[in-house]
Amino acid sequence: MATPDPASDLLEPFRISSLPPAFYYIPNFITPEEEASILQKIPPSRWHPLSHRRLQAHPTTLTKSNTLLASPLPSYLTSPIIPRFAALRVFDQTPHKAPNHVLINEYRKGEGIMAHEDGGAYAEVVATVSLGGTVCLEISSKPGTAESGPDCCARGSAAAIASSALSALPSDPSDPAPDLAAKASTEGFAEDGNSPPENLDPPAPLHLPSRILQEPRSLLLTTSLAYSSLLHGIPAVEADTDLCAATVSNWDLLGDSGVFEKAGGRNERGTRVSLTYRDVLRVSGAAGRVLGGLRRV
Ligand SMILES: O=C(O)CCC(=O)C(=O)O
Repeated sequence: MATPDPASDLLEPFRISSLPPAFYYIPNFITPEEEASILQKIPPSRWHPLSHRRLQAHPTTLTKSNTLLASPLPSYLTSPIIPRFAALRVFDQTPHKAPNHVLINEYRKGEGIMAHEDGGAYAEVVATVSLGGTVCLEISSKPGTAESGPDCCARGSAAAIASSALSALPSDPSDPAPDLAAKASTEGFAEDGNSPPENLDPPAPLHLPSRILQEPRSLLLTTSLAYSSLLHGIPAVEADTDLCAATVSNWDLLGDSGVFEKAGGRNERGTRVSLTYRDVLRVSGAAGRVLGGLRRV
């Protein structure tokens, strides 16, 4: 079942309004000192090399049945970040009311991650803190969910979007979660089909695929239908180009869009580390404490 959009009044100013619900972007979520401290504490021995990035899972990887063998997150991943999530009520609607799992991804220049969905192992809230470098996250619809034309689509009602999302949801709740690569679609989001009420302006169009620019120290929240009905990926390029208000969906929320304007709409990639906080639905208590240490990557 879909987790409701957290949409506390506190988050509303950070909503990315040109995208389907609900993404939120908060620049400068942590300070440069906090960023440096976290980067310095990431354990070098825990990296698991992948073809286009490296990864570590905390407290452990999930079991084959997508169960978390519960143990505490390391303190550098909890403080100061998790109390800030609580203040914004980010995980208030998820089963454990707090994240219990963090993936740390490191991308060097030219690296990325294929378009994918995060799947049914987690509650539908992902909180991503970016460290070090800037990247564009590409957002696209799932293949087969589009009914309108390519590139652009009308903003559907929540019900229409929900029905589009439901038809695309995996029937097996234990679907493998991260890294399940799915081919990105260039088609638009499903259209409602209903006319808008007469005395209201027609809703602004939503454009997919689209890009979310993630600055260092920012927080990106992907929730509800944005989690369940869309794909996300990071193109493996050395620079993000053509960055401007028309091509970046969170341009007006950026901490410093002037940096990209001055650079001619270009972001030269460096090394970026992301922390993705999630609430794993299935948690095993006692067994987790015994076996957790054996499953570390
Ligand atoms: O590094 C990121 O921002 C994205 C990571 C991601 O897509 C994932 O962990 O599923």
